[in-house]
Amino acid sequence: MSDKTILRALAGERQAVPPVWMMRQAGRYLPEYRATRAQAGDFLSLCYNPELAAEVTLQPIRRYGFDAAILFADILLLPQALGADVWFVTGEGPRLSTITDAAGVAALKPVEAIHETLSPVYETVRILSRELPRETTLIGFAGAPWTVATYMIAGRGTPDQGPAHAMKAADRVAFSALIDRIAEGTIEYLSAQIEAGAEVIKLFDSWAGSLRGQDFDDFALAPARRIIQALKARHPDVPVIAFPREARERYVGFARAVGADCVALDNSVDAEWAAANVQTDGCVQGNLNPRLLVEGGPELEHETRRIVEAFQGGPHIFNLGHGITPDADPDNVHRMLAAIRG
Ligand code: 1CP
Repeated sequence: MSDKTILRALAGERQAVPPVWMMRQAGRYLPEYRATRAQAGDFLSLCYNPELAAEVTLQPIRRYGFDAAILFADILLLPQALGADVWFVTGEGPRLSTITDAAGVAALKPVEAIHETLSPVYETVRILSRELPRETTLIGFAGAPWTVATYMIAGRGTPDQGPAHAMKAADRVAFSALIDRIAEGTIEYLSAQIEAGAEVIKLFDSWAGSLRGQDFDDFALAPARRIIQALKARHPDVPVIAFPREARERYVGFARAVGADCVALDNSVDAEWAAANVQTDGCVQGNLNPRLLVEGGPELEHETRRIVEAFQGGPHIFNLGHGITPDADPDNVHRMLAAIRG
């Protein structure tokens, strides 16, 4: 059995003090992140600079001693590697060239071509596997196909994923071809991260909540299962965390259905309910509301303890229900950790 707490939780071990890390733990709420980001120039230059990307990955580990580090990169690097134009508008978010039909899907680069663009990311992983403290687990990641497709179709983040739903309705064959192409690219991208030293993989399906019924089965569940099966065939010992954000009742049985070792819960999920209905299947990760790291106060401690207690009966990795926001107070993270670790 590994001496790394995150790997023990992912293997199904219940721990008196749950291991902890935070989504978006390297980010704008940290002054040291803002300084390195300014040095790199724009956000994508930071992602493709292995030394600086490794540096920002390490910053929250130095400051807080989290049990895991997550590779600093973005889910939109894969679309870029597949041939989409991607850029970030400061203060607004990502922009991409759009795909609206079968011709757009056909024009994407072949999956084998992705490594040319993504090789700096693998170098970041190699640096991190050398430099991380030996007790810290390194997490690699990618976006799940549906979430990545929503950005490739709309060309930006969308509140309701309207353009992606419209393409799915207009041409389900072309839409499915896009999902398949992203899934194939994701398998190669994540395998390369593992070969470079990633010890755990997380698959972010941030917009899974807008898929219902058969669409959820076809475009959230099936692609996740395909990716995880392919990864497990090549790297059977690397655990996978699936995050079908806002999946509501579809969290039940999700990990088993896709072959994941853990399911991450967003903060709309009641911890007591999840302990009774989801954690019965294995490890869960989550799910403090990131707003509490802005507000602080007694509610932060109270909620942190409530979540730890709710999941005390089984394997649990403490995390937020979504990414920490730029307006969070870095000292509140210390308060959260004190409430978890005592
Ligand atoms: O200004 C800045 O410095 C950029 C802000 C930022 C950061 C810090 C973006 C832009 N991406 C990231 C890093 C990032 N993104 C990580 C690194 C590791 C860590 O967690 O510390 C990870 C895992 C992601 C994943 C990601 N990117 C997701 C999935 C998770 C989630 O938040 O739901 C999504 C949807 C994205 C797209 C994206 N990248 C950046 C933004 C602002 C967005 C959201 C865009 C939108 O929907 O409008």
